[in-house]
Amino acid sequence: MSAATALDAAALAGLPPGAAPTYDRRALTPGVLHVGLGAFGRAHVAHYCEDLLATGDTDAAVVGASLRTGAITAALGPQDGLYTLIESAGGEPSLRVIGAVAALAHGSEVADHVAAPATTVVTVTVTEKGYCRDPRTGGLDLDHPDVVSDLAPDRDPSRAPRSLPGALVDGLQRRRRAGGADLAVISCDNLPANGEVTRAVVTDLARRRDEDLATWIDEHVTFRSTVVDRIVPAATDEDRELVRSRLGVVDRAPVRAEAHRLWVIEAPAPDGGVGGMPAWDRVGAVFTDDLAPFQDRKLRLVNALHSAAAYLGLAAGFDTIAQAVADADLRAWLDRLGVEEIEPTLPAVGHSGSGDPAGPAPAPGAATAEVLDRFANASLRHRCAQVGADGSQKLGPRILATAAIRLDRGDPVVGLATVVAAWSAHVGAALGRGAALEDPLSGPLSVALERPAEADRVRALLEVITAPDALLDDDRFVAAVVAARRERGWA
Ligand code: CS2
Repeated sequence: MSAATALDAAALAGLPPGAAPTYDRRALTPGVLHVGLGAFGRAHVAHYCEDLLATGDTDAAVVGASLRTGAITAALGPQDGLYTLIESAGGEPSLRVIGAVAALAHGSEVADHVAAPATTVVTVTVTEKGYCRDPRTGGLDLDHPDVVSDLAPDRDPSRAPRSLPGALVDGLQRRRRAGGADLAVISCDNLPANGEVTRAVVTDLARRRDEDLATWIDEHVTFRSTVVDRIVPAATDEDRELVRSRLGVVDRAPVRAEAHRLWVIEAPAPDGGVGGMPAWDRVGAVFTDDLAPFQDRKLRLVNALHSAAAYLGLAAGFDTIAQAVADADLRAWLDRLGVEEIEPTLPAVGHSGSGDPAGPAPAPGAATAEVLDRFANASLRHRCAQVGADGSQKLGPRILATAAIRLDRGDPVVGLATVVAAWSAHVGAALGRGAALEDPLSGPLSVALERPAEADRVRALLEVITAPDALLDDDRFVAAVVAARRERGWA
C-alpha cells in the first residue's frame, strides 16, 4: 500500500467503498452539542447521530466539545472532526468513518454553543466525577476546586469555566439574555437519575450566581435521564494501525467498540416528551417514560459485574477484562455473583438488549451470561485498570445499592462484599506502592487506610465513598468485607 495520508475531509473520497459518510457534510448545521469527546461519546451518541444523518435527517449533526483544551479536540481539528469507529463483535472488525462531528469546541467556546440558537440539545459524557456533585447533599460539591473557581466572585467572566455545571450555566445565562429557545440537556453517564443529577448541580450553581437565572432554567431547560450501554475501551496503537492498513489513512483518534449498543432516553408522557430531540428512536434509541428498570439492570448488573471483573481481575494479576473472564474460576465466581446476589434484586424486565421492558423475561442467569459473554470479547482489550479507575464514584450505584437491598431482606452479601474487599485491596496496593491511584478521592482514601484496626479501616473507606447509611449502620456489611479481605489475603 502507498504511504497513508492523514484522515481529513479531503481523504474521504479515497476511502474504500462503504467506509465514508454518505451524506454531504458541508450542508450540516449542528443542533446537538456534545460535551465530553472521550472514546465513549464518540462511539455512542455520535454513532446514533451518524446513523440518523445517514438517513437524510440533518438534525443530528454534532458540535463535539471538551471543557478543557483537550488532546482530543487537538487531534480531531486537523481531521475535520472525522474519526474511525472500529466495531468488533469478536470476529473481523468493521471500520467506518464517522462524520457526525461537524464542528469542534473547547474551553469558553462550549458556553458559546450552549447559547447558540442552532443548539437544541446538549448531550453529556463527562464520567461520574465530571458532575462535581456532593453525594451527601445531592447538590454541587462546593469544595471542588473547579466549582470554587467557577463561583469565585472575582472570576474573570471571559475566562473559560472549568466545571461542567459552570460551562452550562455560563451558556444558559447568555441564552436567556438573548431570549433563546428552550433546551434539552441529556446526561449519558453511568449515574442513577443522571438527568436529575445534572439538574441539581446546574441549578445549584445558577442559583448561587443569580436566582432569576435558576428560575428561568427551571422553566426552559429539560434535563433528561438516560441509560447508555456500550463497551468502549481506550484506543490502542493496534487500532490506529488497523485503520492505516484497512482504510489507508492515519487517524489519530479512532475508537473501538463492541457491536452491542443501547440508549434509553427518558421522555415522559403526556407528549412523549421528545420535543427538541433528534429522532434517535428511528435508529435504535428507545424513548420511555419508565427508565428505572433499564437503569437498574445497567448499573447494578452490567456495570456491577464490570467493576467486579476489574477488581477481582486486578487482584489475580490479569491485565484485561477479557483475560479475567477467560479464567474459568473467576468467570464462575462472577456468574454466581450475578445469578445469586444481583439478578434476584432486579425488577423483571425483558431481554436487556431488546430495549423492550415488556418483552419476555429472560430465564434466571441469562442476563448475567449475556453480560459475561460481552466481557469475553478479546478484541476489546479493555484494561482492568481502566474499568477499576474512579472506584469511589462507581461502587455506590453499582455494588452498594444492591447490598443495601439484600441486607434489608436479610439475604447474604458475601459476593458483593468481596468486590468491595477487592477494590480496597486495589486502593491499598496502589497507594502502598506510592503509585497514583486514579480516583478523585485518593487523598481521603489514603487517610482512611491509616486506621490501625481492620474493621475501622473498612468502615472509613466506606464512609469516604458515602456508602448508604443502611450499610454503615449495620455491622454485617463491614464484617463481610473484613472477612473477604482476610480470606483472600488482602488484609
Ligand atoms: C465501565 C463502563 O469503565 C467503566 O466503568 O464499567 O464504562 C462500561 O464499559 C460501560 O458503561 C458499558 O456500557
